[in-house]
Amino acid sequence: MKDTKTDHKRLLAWVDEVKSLCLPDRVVWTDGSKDEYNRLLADAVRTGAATRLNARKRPNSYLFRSDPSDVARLENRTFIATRNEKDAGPTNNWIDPGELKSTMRQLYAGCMRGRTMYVIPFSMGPIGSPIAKTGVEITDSPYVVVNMHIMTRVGQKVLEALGSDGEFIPCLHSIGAPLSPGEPDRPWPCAPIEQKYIAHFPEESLIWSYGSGYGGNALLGKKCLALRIASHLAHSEGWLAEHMLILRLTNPQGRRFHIAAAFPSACGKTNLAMLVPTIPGWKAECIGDDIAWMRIGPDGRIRAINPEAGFFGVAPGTSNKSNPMAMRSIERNTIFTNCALTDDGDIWWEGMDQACEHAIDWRGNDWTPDSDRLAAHANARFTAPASQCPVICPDWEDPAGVAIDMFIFGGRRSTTIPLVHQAFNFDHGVFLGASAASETTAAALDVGRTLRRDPFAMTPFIGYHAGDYIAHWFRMGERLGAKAPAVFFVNWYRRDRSGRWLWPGFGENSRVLKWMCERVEGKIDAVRTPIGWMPRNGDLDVNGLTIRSDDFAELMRVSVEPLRKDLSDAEQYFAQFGDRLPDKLRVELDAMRQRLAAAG
Ligand code: GTP
Ligand code: SPV
Ligand code: MN
Repeated sequence: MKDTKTDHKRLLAWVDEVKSLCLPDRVVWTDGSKDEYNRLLADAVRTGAATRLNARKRPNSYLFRSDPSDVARLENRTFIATRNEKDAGPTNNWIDPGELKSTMRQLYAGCMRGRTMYVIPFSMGPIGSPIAKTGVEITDSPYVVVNMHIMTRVGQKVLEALGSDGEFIPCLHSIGAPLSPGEPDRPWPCAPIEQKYIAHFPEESLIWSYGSGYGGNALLGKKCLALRIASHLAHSEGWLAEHMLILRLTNPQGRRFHIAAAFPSACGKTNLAMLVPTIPGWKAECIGDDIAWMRIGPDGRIRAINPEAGFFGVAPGTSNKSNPMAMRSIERNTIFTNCALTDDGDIWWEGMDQACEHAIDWRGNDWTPDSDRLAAHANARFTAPASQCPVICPDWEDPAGVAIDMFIFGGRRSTTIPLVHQAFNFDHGVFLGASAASETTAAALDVGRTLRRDPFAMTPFIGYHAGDYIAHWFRMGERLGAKAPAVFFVNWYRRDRSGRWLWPGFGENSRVLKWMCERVEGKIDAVRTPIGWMPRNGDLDVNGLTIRSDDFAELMRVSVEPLRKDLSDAEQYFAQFGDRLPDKLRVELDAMRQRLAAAG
């Protein structure tokens, strides 16, 4: 935290304005150095906000425990404040921008008293690249600063690229917990739920977040900038900002395939992004695990970059068996949040390889396997540099991105949706993406535990009207024409009546990807079903896999009646879009209804 220098007048004026509104004790510009990172974490350990893990077990790594009220994104407290309510659409919470700013200004007034205000210049995408976007996050949370160090490119070099007049997206964040003189701090200060606001002003590319210190609510480069604000920009500028992993798959002949896949939060993106194929001769490399920015390149194909620099991954369920590459990515230099602390000073969570006899749980209490509580919160996370992933693709930071061969959509569906199907064409693929639904997870605090429609896994992240968003996908298809990627739909999450998984998942998902690659190569035919193309008998490589034949049959079954119910659920959902539902989607809905009628 040397004296960071910029002569960017608008930036300096904005920092001054925020300072006089929030009244911090001091202002610090982050320089992005290792020194600064280490110093902030040492401070956090000293104040009791963080625990340093055993350096022999997990070098240079730390554990934070959040306030129990502040453990995930809060969709009910997330707002898209457009001038016209209609432009936010029925899937977003809306407040008039003037009214929201006045409410939030009152909350921001004096909110950083007793604290340090950090100014974090950051870049989403490689610094200086034509596709990168610069943001500046102001925050009073040192936890946010160290996480931004890992998740984005931060500091002086960003200011240099910004120059004296470059464009930047202002991102204001406060935990909303001022300190009076002498008042002791809490380990994880934050504001009560009803004072939390995660606010977006897409028409002026502005982000204001108040009251929460957790993940996507507070690391504003991620969901707020790279998805909500970026999706709005992408809509008007003709590109895509998506909740997608990016993966390079190389077949035994050396042909490369690039895959972008959208699954809802906590539905398997990080796992697929770091896949270790179980089929001989295939190789997978990770490019990104959560966000893809995609543009049509000079060759007419769509190219994707990962705007992030780290992984903010779901911890529970991650093991050497399920995701060995994630386990190796978090061996050192990692920040853990809401995981359990073992007696030997390491972290633990449910689903890890070894059992745990005793730990301190995520709330800081003693825990044993007999406790009827979780040791780690279900949305406990790790923050790790992407460069630490053993299978990170050598081209992951190429500003030109990678040309996408296929899109995959999916969700967590214990019934109804088979293991894999392929869209008849791109428009049908847009329909598959738009009608995706998923059983909800712990990644958002307040959405209930049911099936919800989640178009393109983007419901919580579309910064404008969801009907216009679907129309935008159709338009991208028109521009791509014959160069549009193939589109597939997968479901790793089928269960039988007792709750047992029908499909082994994880590394075995490579078998499904292999079928997709062979389809893209035009090597194999497929079976035409009412929902799309499906594997012919024998085409899905199950060599060496022990799977019961009745389970496999169930995974491949197209059951007309449940599918018809699902379609009518989707139609009801789409009705709320009114005249902003694209005609092309109506055409696809009709065609699907007719195919199901003909089949049953
Ligand atoms: P966000 O970071 O919230 O956007 O989520 P994500 O999509 O990256 O989720 P992640 O890959 O971390 O998956 C979360 C959960 O899904 C973990 O509990 C995994 O164990 C589980 N999961 C991932 N892949 C599979 C699979 O193939 N089969 C099964 N049964 N579970 C899986
Ligand atoms: C998600 O919820 O989709 C995440 C985690 O990737 S968070 O950054 O908290 O939004
Ligand atoms: Mn996500």
